[in-house]
Amino acid sequence: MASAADDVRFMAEAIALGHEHLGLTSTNPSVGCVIVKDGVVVGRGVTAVGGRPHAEPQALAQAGEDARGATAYVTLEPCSHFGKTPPCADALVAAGVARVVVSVVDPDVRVAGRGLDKLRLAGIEVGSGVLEKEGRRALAGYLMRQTNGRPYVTLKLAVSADGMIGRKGQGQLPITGAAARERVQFLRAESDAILIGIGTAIADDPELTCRLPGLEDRSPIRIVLDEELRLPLESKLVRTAREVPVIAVAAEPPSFDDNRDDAFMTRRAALDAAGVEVLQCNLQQPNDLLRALASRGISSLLVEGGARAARNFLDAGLIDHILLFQGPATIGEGGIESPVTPSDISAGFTHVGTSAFGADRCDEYEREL
Ligand code: AOF
Ligand code: ZN
Repeated sequence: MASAADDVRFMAEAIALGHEHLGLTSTNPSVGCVIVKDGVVVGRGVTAVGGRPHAEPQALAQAGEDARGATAYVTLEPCSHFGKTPPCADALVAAGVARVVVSVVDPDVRVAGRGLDKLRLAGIEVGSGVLEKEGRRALAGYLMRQTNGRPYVTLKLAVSADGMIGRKGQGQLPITGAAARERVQFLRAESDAILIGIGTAIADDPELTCRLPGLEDRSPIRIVLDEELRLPLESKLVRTAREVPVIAVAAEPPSFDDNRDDAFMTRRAALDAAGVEVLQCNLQQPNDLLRALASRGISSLLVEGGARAARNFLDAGLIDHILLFQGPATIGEGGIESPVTPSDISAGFTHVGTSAFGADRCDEYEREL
């Protein structure tokens, strides 16, 4: 009989497994599954890249006959519907597992408790809510898209010791060191999409890809808030648009008979020809954009600046998670102040931890639910 401590330990392993494919399974969540027999892990599975097969059949295949009488730990309730693959609940029953422990119940209307019911009806012992907080965090993008129709939004900011994000008129300033920048590249790898404002795109000419060795193929879709389509054709973003998708979000025309000037239409055609997708949206309503992104399957969005983009999302109450990196140097005169103030954070965010990256620190905040 597994103790509560065993349940926590094996669920933590399932959550860690799920992390391996974060950002690669959209619109499906990246679920982890661990099968344990007599205290020993006999099968491991994670939702495959692209979303299928699901985690459970892969873990069961690895466990083989050992699955009989075993316990399956799954980060999300096993599915009960015939979707693109047969129900995982049926596969667990057929394999003869004795017990299934889940972290989070699936909000997908096709499942929503029916997976657990199926298991119970087949005489399997069922437990749920184990490491639920951590499980919800790991599935945050999927859960947000399912329940609110928008992606889970993380804001990443790097500020100097005196709270500045850069200096006016200068491009990127080295605020944080190599270790913090590596952490940001991981964040990119785990996100479905990354967003910046046109000011940052022009000033910094960033590539916004993940360049960590071995993870180069995990770059997120790159999105630029670009009201007037000013994104330069020679920018790194445009030049790499055929390798990693770029979406330029322009303002919606005010009415159907709006005559956008010829220059706008020419820029639009040129971006189009360079492989950049142009999306027109009401930029006064950031939630409209988020909904449009969710309908394209984007479940997690990383906002990387600048100050205006960050402020728009914060003011609209659309930031769920903040990673605030702080470097030891001072910018002083001419500095651009951080768009996130202590009062933003005290109004609705909880501090969930501090980590060190070389000489830099990173404070992590989550929106209170
Ligand atoms: C599981 N295990 O590993 C995942 C699940 O389009 P389909 O047929 O793949 O179904 C997508 C739904 O399957 C998704 O909304 C969620 O309910 C569930 N995802 N379920 O049992 C998994 N990724
Ligand atoms: Zn399934």
